[in-house]
Amino acid sequence: MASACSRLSMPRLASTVSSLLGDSNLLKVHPILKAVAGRTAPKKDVAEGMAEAQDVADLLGFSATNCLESCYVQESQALRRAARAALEDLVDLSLELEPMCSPVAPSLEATSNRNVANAAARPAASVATERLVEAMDQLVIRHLECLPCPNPAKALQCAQRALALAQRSQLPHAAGRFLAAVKQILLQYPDAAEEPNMQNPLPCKRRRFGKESPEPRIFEMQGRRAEGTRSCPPTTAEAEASLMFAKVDRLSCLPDDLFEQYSISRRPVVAKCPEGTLPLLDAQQLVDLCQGRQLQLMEYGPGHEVWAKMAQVKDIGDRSLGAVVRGWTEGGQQVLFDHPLETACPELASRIRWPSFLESCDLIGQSPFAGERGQDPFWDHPSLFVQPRGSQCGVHVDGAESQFIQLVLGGRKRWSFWPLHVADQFKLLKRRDKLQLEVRPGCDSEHFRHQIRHDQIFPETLPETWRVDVEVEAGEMILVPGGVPHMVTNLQDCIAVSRNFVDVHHARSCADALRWPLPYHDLADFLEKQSVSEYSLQTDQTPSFVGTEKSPFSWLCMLCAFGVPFVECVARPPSAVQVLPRW
Ligand SMILES: O=C(O)CCC(=O)C(=O)O
Repeated sequence: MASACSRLSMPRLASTVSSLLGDSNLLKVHPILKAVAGRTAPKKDVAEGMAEAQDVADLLGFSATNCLESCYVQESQALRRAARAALEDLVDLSLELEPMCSPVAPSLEATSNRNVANAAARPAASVATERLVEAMDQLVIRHLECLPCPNPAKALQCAQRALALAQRSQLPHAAGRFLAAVKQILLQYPDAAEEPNMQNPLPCKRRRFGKESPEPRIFEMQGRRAEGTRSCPPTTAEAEASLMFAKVDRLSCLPDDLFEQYSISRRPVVAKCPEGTLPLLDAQQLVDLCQGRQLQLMEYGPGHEVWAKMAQVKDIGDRSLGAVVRGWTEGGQQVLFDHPLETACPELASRIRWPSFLESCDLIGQSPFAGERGQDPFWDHPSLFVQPRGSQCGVHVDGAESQFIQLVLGGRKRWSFWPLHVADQFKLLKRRDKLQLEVRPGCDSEHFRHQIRHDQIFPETLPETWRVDVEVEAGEMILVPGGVPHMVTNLQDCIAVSRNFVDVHHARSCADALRWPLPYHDLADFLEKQSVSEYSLQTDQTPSFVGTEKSPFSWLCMLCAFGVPFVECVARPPSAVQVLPRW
């Protein structure tokens, strides 16, 4: 058995660094690797070992982030692998040698998100435990990064151990976060709990970082289908998938109570905007309104491995809307996509009247965190979209299971939906959630800031079988429920404004999504409370969960089935879960 002293070294880091130093393709980062090789020797005690391992993981992570930004992809992956090894050493060291930190099975009562949120008054965990939990948080992401392949089995194991530790140490936000991570990993990688050999990561496609080939413009009639319908009936294999909806309604107006019904049943709807609520504009009129402001321009690329396949355009001179629109006449495809309206054109922002139901239902807007950067994921909304005829975005799902409203001020758009539930999005649509841990300097020179990047990626083309199309034109709005994959094609030059929002019927699923991978715990707590009070008012019972989303109870049962030691899971009666009617 290894002595305590030898276990105070960093064996995984030492072996990873020595193998990377043997790789002549990585000469550029050999100096960094040599510098950390000297830091793997045994430490005085656990506290010193943990601090050293975190420090090394940060230095490696920081260099990896820089390498990636300079397009040294292979080097970045190598450094992230080494950073992961340092974090694994940190976790092993503290869990093996620090009895206080050893995980125990969490109780269901304290594990459900609701109770996690109520646990704030408990005594604080030790600093060492908090550091360990933070390192495990980073390690879960490192296991899910493509290095070049994710290792979901290890990520799951780490998240489960961290969940138990956070639970035992009374760190409610961390426990909520790891529970959400476990759920997401199992959704995305249902086999993760059964991986026979956790040393072997899943095979994955090579990531594409090169410049993508130019995408031909997509024209109006190409691939067009009947308004508001889906195509031919599904084959037997495809029939397994249940659709959230098969058609999109068009209405001449959308009163508040009707909107609520669409929200409850999670169906999109197109409706006319009431007269006088928005100006109808063409691109030139908007250029005049925008007054030459310099903007963040975006461009679609079929190979872009980012959200909606829309990447920011860098290194160009004139970034005004006038220059963009002039560029369209020469085939340019630069667009404003989800650009903060207030910074692009405050004159336009003040002329838009949003539907009254939006103001009354938007829980994020009513929360104490509304408009706070870092607390509200939609702090810079409303957004502006200005796109030429024939342009498009890639298939995507809006962040945090939020709902979406878009008012079209000019032109005509085709919205295409793939209304599959989230598990089927991974299984049938081959959705992949790409995670990356970026390490950047903090406010003072000694500390680093950890930033998680989350991009859900769908293939360039998706099966037609489940596609449901609808067109939206100037003077109309579209409302989209949370969690539905969609893409938009601009059939004419288009101007539109939008907002993401969350009403009480989406609050529960949004709260979960706000806990992981990005941490918006205060807002998640707020939304959970709103959903609990709304449903207890309505039913005088335990809150229910809309649609086919799994309840905490069914999740915990599923986790039990995967061997996660939730000791009290079976003791909870299923009658606590009530399913709302859908219409
Ligand atoms: O209007 C567009 O081009 C895309 C809007 C959209 O899908 C979104 O922002 O989620």
